[in-house]
Amino acid sequence: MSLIKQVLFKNLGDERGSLIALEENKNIPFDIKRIYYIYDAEACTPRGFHAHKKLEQVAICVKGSCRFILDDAKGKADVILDSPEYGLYVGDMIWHEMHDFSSDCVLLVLASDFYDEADYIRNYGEFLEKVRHG
Ligand code: T46
Repeated sequence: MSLIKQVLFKNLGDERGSLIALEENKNIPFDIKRIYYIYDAEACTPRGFHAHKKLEQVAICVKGSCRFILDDAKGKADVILDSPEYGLYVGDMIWHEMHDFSSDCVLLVLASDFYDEADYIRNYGEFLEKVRHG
């Protein structure tokens, strides 16, 4: 199965402009407990470099662009987010990195749970170990 799971959102816009609605358990495949956004990110300073033990997320580049690297310990995938009409699903136990932020990038993230540092695996070796041996 592909590592890249992108959701195409329906644009409800009209001649006045575009409008996209995000609804939990409809076009977002989980209960939405938290929303955060990243902006003014440095193009040459990548972020992420972790996996989540349980958290599910959908990332949407509502403005500008950035690049995600996804890694499930069996393979890696590279995906450019450059449209507010697509969400990238990042499930649990997916190592992810964000690179190449455009200067106008606004990355919106919907998350299935509240912030919990204990849910992060920030060490790649630990991530591989957990995927391979539980
Ligand atoms: C993820 C990627 C896509 C909080 O206190 N609450 C929050 O909800 C978040 C998201 C972060 N923080 C704190 C934790 C750190 O002290 O904000 C600081 C920066 O977080 P972090 O270094 O984890 O940021 P990124 O951009 O590397 O990762 C973020 C999310 O943390 C992460 O869950 O999947 O975006």
